[in-house]
Amino acid sequence: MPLRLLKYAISREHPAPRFFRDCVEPKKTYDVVIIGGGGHGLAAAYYLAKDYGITNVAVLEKGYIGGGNTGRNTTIIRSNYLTPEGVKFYDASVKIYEGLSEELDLNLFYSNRGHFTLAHTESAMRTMRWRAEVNKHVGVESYVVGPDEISKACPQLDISCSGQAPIIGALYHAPGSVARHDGVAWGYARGADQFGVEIFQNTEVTRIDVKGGKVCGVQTNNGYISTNKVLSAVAGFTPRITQMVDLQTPIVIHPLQACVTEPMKPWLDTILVSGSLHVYVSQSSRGELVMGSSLDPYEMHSTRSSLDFVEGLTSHITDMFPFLSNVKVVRQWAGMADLTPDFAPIMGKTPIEGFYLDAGWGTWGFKATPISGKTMAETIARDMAPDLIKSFRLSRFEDYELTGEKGAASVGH
Ligand code: FAD
Ligand code: PYC
Repeated sequence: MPLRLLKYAISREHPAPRFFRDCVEPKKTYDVVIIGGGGHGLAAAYYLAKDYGITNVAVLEKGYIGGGNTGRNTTIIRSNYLTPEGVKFYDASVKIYEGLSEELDLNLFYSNRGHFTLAHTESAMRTMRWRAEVNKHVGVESYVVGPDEISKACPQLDISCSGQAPIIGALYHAPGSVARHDGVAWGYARGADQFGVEIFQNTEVTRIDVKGGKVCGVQTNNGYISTNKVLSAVAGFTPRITQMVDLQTPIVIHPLQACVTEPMKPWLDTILVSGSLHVYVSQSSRGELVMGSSLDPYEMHSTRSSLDFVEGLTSHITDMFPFLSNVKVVRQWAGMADLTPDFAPIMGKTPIEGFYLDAGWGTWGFKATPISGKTMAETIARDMAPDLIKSFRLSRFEDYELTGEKGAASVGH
């Protein structure tokens, strides 16, 4: 590092401008308290202020913003889901993403790549046809392609997968994209801050007070805050928060791991997913291959990495791309996925007045960040969930009206 730059970096005279205010001590009361400074919590704060003029809002983050699953995900954005409700919801998110860099005045490196879900068996092809039809019906550009079209888009791919599981076709989804995950959190944080929302890092909610079935305040390690509206947007920590208000959900937590390779010259233009080989891959703007696999098969509240994961993943990736055998994996990590039985999120009001839930994002919530923020803001402001998220209500589990999205899996689930 040049000495001049180092001197500038440590100089107190020219501190780098902060991205958002350094809020230290929360006020005694807020109109809305948001637990969780991931993309979802920050987006909800931003839209509460922007769309509804509700700015007396505190976002409480126990670590640093974007340090949860938001900063750990593999940034795939798509809307090629299986249910019409799901496709409409994620499509609305993709549409916001397309203009989000401009809206937040921050380059989110949104990059449209096209997304192939590879099929290696006839039964997988059947699901691809099904998804293509539902997507088209809702106006989303997805269609089934054969091996020739896949090879044209990605000539480096060994269509026979080293003879292990020949590819017979794919679901192609034109809007499939990637973006900078931490940029999304930072952009929403700065936008919310500019409207007057206060963001507190290193501030953990340790208790939620409910009186007569209504929320009345939260205890934090940074003081007590009274409020009548609390949004929980804590992904892998959801069971810990819902326990504080004695609310039961069917959410279970499984680790989801990912890794990146050393950077390479750009060669992979598209996003590729193989459900049968349990791997997916895209190339980041820095040239790294960003790769992941299925959920760890056991419930656990931990972000450790495992050899099992990287061994399985690299063996399948090299079946698809034998020439990668000498490429090094340079980083490996995990996040905690909050999974629902039907692989759709849980969004909206709860039986506790003033306690709102944005959870069950499992392996699929990064793409939903803008629309979840927007619809949760509407739910809180109007105390009524908009139609777009009605199929994600918590009570669907009691009503036996599930929104089955398992067939829209990436490989994550
Ligand atoms: P988070 O970003 O986890 O934020 C929640 C925050 O709450 C955390 O920062 C946490 O510190 C804070 N918190 C928890 N408890 C408290 C408390 N008591 N008080 C205060 N703060 C608290 N999705 C996609 O769409 N595409 C992908 O390609 C994709 N890939 C993934 C790959 C991996 C490896 C993982 C783990 C996930 C992936 N996901 C993907 C899923 C996606 O990352 C998540 O669904 C999404 O980021 C959830 O965002 P969030 O804001 O709800 O949660
Ligand atoms: O939802 O597309 C997705 C995804 C990819 C990896 C994890 N989730």
